[in-house]
Amino acid sequence: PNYHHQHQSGSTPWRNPLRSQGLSTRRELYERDFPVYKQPVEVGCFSLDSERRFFNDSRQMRYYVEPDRNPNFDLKDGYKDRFVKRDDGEKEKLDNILRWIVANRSKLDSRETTASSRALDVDFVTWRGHLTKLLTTPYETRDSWLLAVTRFRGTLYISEVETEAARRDRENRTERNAEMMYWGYKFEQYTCADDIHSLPDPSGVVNTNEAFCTVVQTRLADHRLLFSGEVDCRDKDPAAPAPPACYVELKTSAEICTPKQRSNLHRFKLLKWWAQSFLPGVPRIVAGFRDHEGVVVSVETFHISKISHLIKNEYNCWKPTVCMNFCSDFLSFVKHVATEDNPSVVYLFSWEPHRDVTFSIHRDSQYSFLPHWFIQEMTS
Ligand code: 0WD
Ligand code: CA
Repeated sequence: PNYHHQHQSGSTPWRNPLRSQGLSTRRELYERDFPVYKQPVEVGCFSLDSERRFFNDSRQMRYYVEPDRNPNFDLKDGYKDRFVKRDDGEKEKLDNILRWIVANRSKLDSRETTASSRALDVDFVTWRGHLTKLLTTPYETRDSWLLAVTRFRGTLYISEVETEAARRDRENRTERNAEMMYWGYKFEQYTCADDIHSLPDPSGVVNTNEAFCTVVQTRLADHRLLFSGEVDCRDKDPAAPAPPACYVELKTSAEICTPKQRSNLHRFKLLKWWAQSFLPGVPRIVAGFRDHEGVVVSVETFHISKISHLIKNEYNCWKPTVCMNFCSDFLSFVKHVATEDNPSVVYLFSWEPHRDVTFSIHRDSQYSFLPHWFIQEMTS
């Protein structure tokens, strides 16, 4: 494993010696064979309604309606008068996944059920989006991250903590940036219908409280994972393969006019798109390319299994194996570090570009994130 122990210099003996243990994020260290990544299996799903209420069902599922190749969708439409935006200052942490676990415990209960043993049959519980950040870390040069980890009844829960820089960016978002974030949701409205027999309704309200999330189980090397991710829509053909193979991820991106722009899409954006959809086994991405005025001028489908070939000819490009091996080694590092099984202890892992991953330990702090109702439910 790519973590090392530096000897503590005598001048700072009061420093927590564990602070000097880090995990390297250098790409070269992770260029080995692709690790085992089992086919993700959907074990359930849940929905969040227009008021962000949780439902243990698929009521928010939407159905993909293939648009014209050159559709001229106006993504600006409705931003001023038909947009209900979720309050993203309200941190939900893992709460909705934990609600799903409580409602579906019988599906997950471990066969070993003594009071001290693990309650769930998985090593890690987290959001798909947190794993995406881990996969892309060896190639990230701008954004840092903070991940809080708690070991509780043998399972490691990973929940993101917003960095100071991310909070500043969120609070000082320009009007242009806020509007561009809306464009992605508007594209979903142009391409998704509420049921298999209806058509998209672009005259309706865009409400970002609404979400349909899949819950999948898989294994990366020797790490058993349970995670959830938001899914945009599914193939409306009832004969389509079972989830997650029928799911479709929707994206918008700036229109491509030059070979250099195409190369940049491959080298930077496809890394994030690939990581996000590969993790839950979503096989395709439909991208709407828009001009500066927010009008979708063309639509293109990317098959996840073809992305690694598509990028092979790019100079100095990212490699899927580096992403997966780094994630696997990070999870090993977490297992090694987060040893105390206690819901009020948080191991806070932090990373900044060009640095190693480091950690600090916090007891009964602001970082504790497992709610009392969850601890109580899982202890009984
Ligand atoms: O509070 C937080 N810090 C976070 C909340 C961080 C990450 C996720 N979430 C919530 C989201 O609101 C949503 O309910 O978790 C769920 C999505 O989890 P995920 O699938 O693990 O997240 P990710 O893969 O990063 O994003 C998937 C989609 C996004 O699609 P695009 O195509 O833009 O990648 O979920 C949406 C968005 O549509 N999404 C959000 N929507 C509102 N607020 C947010 C957010 N903070 N993050 C992702
Ligand atoms: Ca999307």
